[in-house]
Amino acid sequence: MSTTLFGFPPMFDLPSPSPFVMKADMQLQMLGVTFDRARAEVETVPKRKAPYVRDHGRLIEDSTFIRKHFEKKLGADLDAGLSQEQRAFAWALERMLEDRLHFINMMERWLVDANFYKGPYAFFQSIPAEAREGACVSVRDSMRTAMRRLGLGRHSFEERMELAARDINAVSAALGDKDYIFCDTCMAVDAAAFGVLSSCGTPFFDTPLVDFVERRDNLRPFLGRVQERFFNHALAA
Ligand SMILES: N[C@@H](CCC(=O)N[C@@H](CS)C(=O)NCC(=O)O)C(=O)O
Repeated sequence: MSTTLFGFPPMFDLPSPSPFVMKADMQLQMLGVTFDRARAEVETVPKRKAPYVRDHGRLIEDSTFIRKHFEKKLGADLDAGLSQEQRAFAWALERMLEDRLHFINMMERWLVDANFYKGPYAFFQSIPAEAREGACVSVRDSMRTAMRRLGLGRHSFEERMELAARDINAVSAALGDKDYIFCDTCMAVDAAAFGVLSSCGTPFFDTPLVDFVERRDNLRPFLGRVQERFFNHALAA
C-alpha cells in the first residue's frame, strides 16, 4: 500500500486552486514522503474537504493533521530550529493567512460575477445544463451567508481590501530580504504563505489582491522560488 495526496490539479494558473492542497503537497515533499497525487472526491470523505491523504489505508483529513501525522510517523519537525517564540509567530501567521486572508480571497473569486464565471464556474460543469445555474446561485448564496456570519461579509469592499493589504504586507515584512520567512531554509510556514499568497496573487482573477502582492518587492520572487522548487512537476504537466 502506498501514500496518496488527494487534491485538485492545476487551475487558475496555479499548481492547485486550493492553498491547502499546495501547502500539504509542499510539506510532504519537505518531509521526504514518497507519495502519489490523485484528484479529490470530497463527497467520499467525512469532512468533505481537500486535501486528504490515504497513508497505507489510513485516512487523514485536513492539511494541519496531515502534517502532524507525518511529523509523528517520521519523527520529524517542520519547525525544527525555531525558538518557541518563532513557532508561535509561525502558527499565528498561518492562522492569519488561512483563517482570514483566504476567505477574503474566496469572496473575490466566488462572489464577484466576472471572477466566478471564468473561475469556480468550472467546478459546476458536470451538473446538467438545466440545473447548473440554480446550483451556482445556491452555492454562492450559502457562501455569502457564511461570510456574513463570519463577519467579513459585513465589511465594505474597501474595508476588506484594507485588511487584506495589511495581511499581505505583514508577510512581506516578516520575509524581508531572506529567501524564506525565517531563514534560507523553506519551513512549514513558507508552505502556508505560498498557498495563500499565490492564490491571492494569481493574475487569472481580477482583484486588487494581485496588486497588493505585486507592490511588495519581495513577494513575487518568493512565490517564484517556491514554485520552481516544489511545483515544476505541475508546471511541466
Ligand atoms: N482546514 C482545511 C481547509 C480545506 C479546504 O477548505 N478545502 C477546500 C478547498 S480550498 C475544499 O475542499 N472545498 C471543497 C468543498 O467545500 O466542497 C485544511 O487545512 O485542509
